[in-house]
Amino acid sequence: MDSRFRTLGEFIIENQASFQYSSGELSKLINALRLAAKVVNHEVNKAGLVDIIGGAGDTNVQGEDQQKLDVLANEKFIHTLKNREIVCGIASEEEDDFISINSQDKNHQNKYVVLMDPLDGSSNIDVNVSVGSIFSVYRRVTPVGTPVTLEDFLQPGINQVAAGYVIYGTSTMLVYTTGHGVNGFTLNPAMGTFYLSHPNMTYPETGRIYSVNEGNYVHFPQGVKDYIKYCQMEEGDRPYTSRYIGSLVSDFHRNMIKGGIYMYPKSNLASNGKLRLLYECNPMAFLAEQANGKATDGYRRIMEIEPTELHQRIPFFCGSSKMVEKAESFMAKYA
Ligand code: P6P
Repeated sequence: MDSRFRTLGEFIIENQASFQYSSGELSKLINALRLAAKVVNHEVNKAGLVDIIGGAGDTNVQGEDQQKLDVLANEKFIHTLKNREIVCGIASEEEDDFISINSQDKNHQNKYVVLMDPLDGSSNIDVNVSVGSIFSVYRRVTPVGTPVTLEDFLQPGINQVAAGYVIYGTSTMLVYTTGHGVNGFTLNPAMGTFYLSHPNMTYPETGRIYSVNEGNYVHFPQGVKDYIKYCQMEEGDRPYTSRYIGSLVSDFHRNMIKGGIYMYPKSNLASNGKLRLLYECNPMAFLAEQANGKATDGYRRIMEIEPTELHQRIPFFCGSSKMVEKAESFMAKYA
């Protein structure tokens, strides 16, 4: 790889001073996520060999129990974060309750909590469609030196200090923000090194792609139905193109590069939609806003919503700001 391309490690060190809290801690945290991303990437890429090496519930050639990849990804992220000794708590889509971490009896001196969806869209793995890991980082709000409480996790998205995702696609990328824009790093698997391939990623103000599961159309609120029909109308720059991968990270990533809107509205089948506020919508909303995009529940800014439960769901409209605003204008007619 051409030495002109900065590595993730170099980028973190160069930008450490911009991280408002202090030296070293962000580096350790992002480095932990970087390592976990590489380990999970290795396992995800092996998934295609399930028929040979065995799937979940089977035992592999070493006689080890094969685990479901989302369970394995969850364990890899938790193990890696624990070892870095800066995280005092973890919440995961795979864990009913949050995990309090007091590494080596450090008397709960660690300052950060991480919330994550370790492998979002994992049902796509069996059909070789790209999936992702999503993470969200906060500083704890309860006193250092005490065990973390649920209060440390139920923070509004505006309190995030970092957020990002790993996309395991045609190439593996780590895309993250610490509040100073969004940068994308592509893994060179031959060297196990992430390189800055997409500096300062920005959502186009508008676009021609709408992403929603139209199989649920009849169950959507009327405002969403009206917006979808607007997208399909022959007028101006429309009809738009419908692109829906069924993998939030993949749809988000494509829309951030090309312009577009992703929607997972509430419906008669899901009164609060499907996506989780804390470890799917808030981190993606932080990234979207840092990339000049927008993220709402159809009415309210996602990052200002006060969480009430660890796994609460929320309707989600995210992407190019003009497209989100257009969708909101249809929703407003029926508020
Ligand atoms: P549906 C994956 O399960 C996920 O959480 C997102 O990654 C994805 O966008 C959505 O659900 C797909 O849900 O109901 O359209 O299959």
